[in-house]
Amino acid sequence: METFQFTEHAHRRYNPLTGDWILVSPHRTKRPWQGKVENPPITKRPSYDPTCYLCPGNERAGGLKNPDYTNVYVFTNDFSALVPDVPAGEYIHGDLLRAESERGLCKVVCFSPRHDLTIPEMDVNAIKNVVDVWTTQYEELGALDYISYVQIFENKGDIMGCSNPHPHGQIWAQACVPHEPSKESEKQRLYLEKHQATLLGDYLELEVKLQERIVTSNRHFVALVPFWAFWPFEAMIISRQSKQHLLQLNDDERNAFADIYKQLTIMYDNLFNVSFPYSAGIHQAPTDGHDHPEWHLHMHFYPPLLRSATIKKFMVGYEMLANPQRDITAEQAAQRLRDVAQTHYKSNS
Ligand code: H2U
Ligand code: ZN
Repeated sequence: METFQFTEHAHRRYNPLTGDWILVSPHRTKRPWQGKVENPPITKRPSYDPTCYLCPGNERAGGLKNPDYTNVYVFTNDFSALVPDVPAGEYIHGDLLRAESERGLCKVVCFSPRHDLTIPEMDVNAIKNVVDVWTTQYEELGALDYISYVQIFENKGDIMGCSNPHPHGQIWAQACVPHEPSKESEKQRLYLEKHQATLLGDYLELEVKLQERIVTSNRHFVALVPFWAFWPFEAMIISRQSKQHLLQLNDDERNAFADIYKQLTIMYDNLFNVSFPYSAGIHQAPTDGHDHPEWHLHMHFYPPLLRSATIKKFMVGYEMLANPQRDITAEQAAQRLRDVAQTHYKSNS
């Protein structure tokens, strides 16, 4: 029998950040690449849409009116999933039925007053303003005594359930550390204890040496397809230095964060010549009052597209019931992203 090669044979890959595994079936991609780059008509949205609830000056669904904002604009979500004034309480029946009240708050962040832009189409300076607002929101929300975690995220594209094309993201802050960052907290803590270095610092050093999964980089950040990626073109932005949270980034570093966010999303859009949908979000230290030297700031991108602007990966069948699985390897995905043009497809036309 031939010897095992992970470029050829079915295997499982370990995610050291969460402790989860994924199944990789590289032999299924032996068939030639049949991804088609469609050329969907470039749809132009107006820079202002009178019916958009996020545009400056418009009335929102909740009845409140947006100011005539000219930069980034943050407001409390009119339909917040988490609210501050929930009474403390729990519901417990033995070991089987268990519930706890949860406090928190939700915000919406309009990235730009312009209805027609997306992150890859915005100037780095304008994206830097978004990063700056994320930073102050993390500080302000994290300072509230009942907030232990601030989740900053962006849902992009209607395929991801995004309700409006106006460029925006959300922030949910809450009293407990939610599941995903909580798993990452634990794994990073154990790693730091064992190696006296951050898990992602060591991981990044390895990736920079191997040069197999790196997509793009700048002075302060690297964007790569993680070894354990599940979504076909999943990526992570990782800071070169171990930073626990946004507040530890200086002006130059926040600018570099904006730059790599733009670079990566341009590559995404150019892959299938479509405004690339994804859910993305920042993972950083909890704001639970403890120091978190184990935490290494990063941003995850989970895009669902697989082969074209319309063919997406479904998480069904075996994956729902047994284990996440992928065909195209992380290395192949990184290569495809590296191969696209660096200029946005819309500005090329
Ligand atoms: P998406 O990021 O999934 O599109 O969600 C947008 C959020 O905006 C959603 O959580 C909020 C919704 O509750 N929203 C308002 O707060 N006010 C509005 O007028 C409409 C949408
Ligand atoms: Zn709008």
